[in-house]
Amino acid sequence: MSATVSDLLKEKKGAYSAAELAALAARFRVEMFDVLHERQTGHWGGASSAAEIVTALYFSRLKIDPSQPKWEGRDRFVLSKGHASVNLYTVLARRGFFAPAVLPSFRTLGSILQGHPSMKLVPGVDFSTGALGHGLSVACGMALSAALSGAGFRTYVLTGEGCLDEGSTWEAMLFAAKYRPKGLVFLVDYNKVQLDGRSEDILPLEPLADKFTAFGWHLAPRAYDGHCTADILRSFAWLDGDDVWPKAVIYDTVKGKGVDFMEGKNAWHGAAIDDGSYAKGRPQLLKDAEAKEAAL
Ligand SMILES: Cc1ncc(C[n+]2csc(CCOP(=O)(O)OP(=O)(O)O)c2C)c(N)n1
Repeated sequence: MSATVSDLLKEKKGAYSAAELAALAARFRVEMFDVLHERQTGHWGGASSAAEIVTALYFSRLKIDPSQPKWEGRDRFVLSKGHASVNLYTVLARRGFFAPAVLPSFRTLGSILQGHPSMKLVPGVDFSTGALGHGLSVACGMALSAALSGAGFRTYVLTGEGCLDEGSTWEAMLFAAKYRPKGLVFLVDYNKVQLDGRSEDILPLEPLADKFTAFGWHLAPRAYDGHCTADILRSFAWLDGDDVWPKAVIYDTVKGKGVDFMEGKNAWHGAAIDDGSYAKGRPQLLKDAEAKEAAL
């Protein structure tokens, strides 16, 4: 009998394959969509664009122990685009940091799962985020502390273009180029659409790759496909290459990935998912999840 996503979550031994990661991410997308519809709040567009990246990090990359969320030696992850919290919460819950039964309380009064992630409330959240542009500065401090203390963990930060439109990010880029903290990894979920329009209309970032290298960063040799888990694993293999820091990877992604009429539309950045759109969109996500599960 082929494996199912629940088998994978229960008793997986050894490394996850690209196909397994793809099946997990597709299933998490359905869960995210359900929670956002049920709660009538939250951010679908950027949560969906990061689904494979965050799944691959937590299931295949980060050195973590869900039973000890504060373990000093753990790798750190900072979701600088904190509005995509439903993605992080779903992955943390399914990775064992807290019970998945908590997910439906998303954004309700008193829940640990507020609109933007709180390190004080949610097991597994390494830093509270939400105001765009803070994540890289925080990650620089974490990575520097790992080097100074000898703890040796890696620090990963994920941003969208909104954080790259903030001056504080570029100041942190300069800082990182000066101190070169070992183990600092900057990941960009490059879906090219923000809250109120296309990134190139709001504040052009291109040529983005050239900017990273001009700022003294070691950028991956190409942009990777942020929805192809095999490609994401290739980007992780690149991270394990030369011992030169800081490193950055740009992932090409699609905002609202998985629901055709929501893809690439800034209108679905943070709009509540109405009943009609839910009824049209959910079967698409489910079909994808079932196909990926059947392929295991
Ligand atoms: C400093 C700051 N300004 C504005 C906002 C409101 N805001 C939340 S998300 C967003 C757009 C972010 O675009 P992007 O980073 O591309 O998000 P993604 O598509 O990856 O979700 C804005 C302007 C904010 N959270 N923080």
